[in-house]
Amino acid sequence: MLALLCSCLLLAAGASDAWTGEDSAEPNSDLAESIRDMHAKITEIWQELTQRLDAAQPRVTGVVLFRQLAPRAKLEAFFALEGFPTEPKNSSRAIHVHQFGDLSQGCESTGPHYNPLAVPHPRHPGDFGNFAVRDGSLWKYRAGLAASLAGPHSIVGRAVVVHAGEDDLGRGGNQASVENGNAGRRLACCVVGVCRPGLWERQAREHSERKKRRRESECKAA
Ligand SMILES: [Cu+2]
Ligand SMILES: [Zn+2]
Repeated sequence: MLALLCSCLLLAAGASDAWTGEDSAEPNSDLAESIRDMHAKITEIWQELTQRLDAAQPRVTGVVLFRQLAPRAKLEAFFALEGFPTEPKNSSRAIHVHQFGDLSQGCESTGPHYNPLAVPHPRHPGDFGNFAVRDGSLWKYRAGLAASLAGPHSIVGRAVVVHAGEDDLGRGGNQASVENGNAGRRLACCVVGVCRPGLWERQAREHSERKKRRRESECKAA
């Protein structure tokens, strides 16, 4: 975004210099023309840059599965996501539950962290913390999570958001830190819904196979 703004400002300054320096009989039409030119140039640069930004934006896909065996039981989850940039090699990404299951404006319309008890971050029920990304993918099983699929503070219908950055867990020393952990851009999001039984078992099988493969490759490397 910074690059976009800088380009526009430079162009505007260049165009007005060209006009004031010129001794024209019809300054108004010249002015209109140079404004049109400037506008066309800015639009062109803007489109090119936004296209490039879109292309640079990683396409993160995957699944986050929750299971809760009883209404008061702790939540378990599988996180299986891919499509992260492979560099830097060992990065951490924050994942949270956000307030609204509204993707009408992409991940932005999911609002702030879901915070039914009005407490600071990282004590929100859906503050899942940081996840290590290896070779562009992230997969993790977590148990004992505070969020719930039942009761007045159920996260069903709310959103899971994957961030571009790491969660500072409220230690960043600014207001954003105790609201959202300064976790950066929203890379991917989804709405928590209800799925058919069997998906959890399949994910559990895939998870243990992935674990086995990783152990084998680590043994070979050693
Ligand atoms: Cu978040
Ligand atoms: Zn939070």
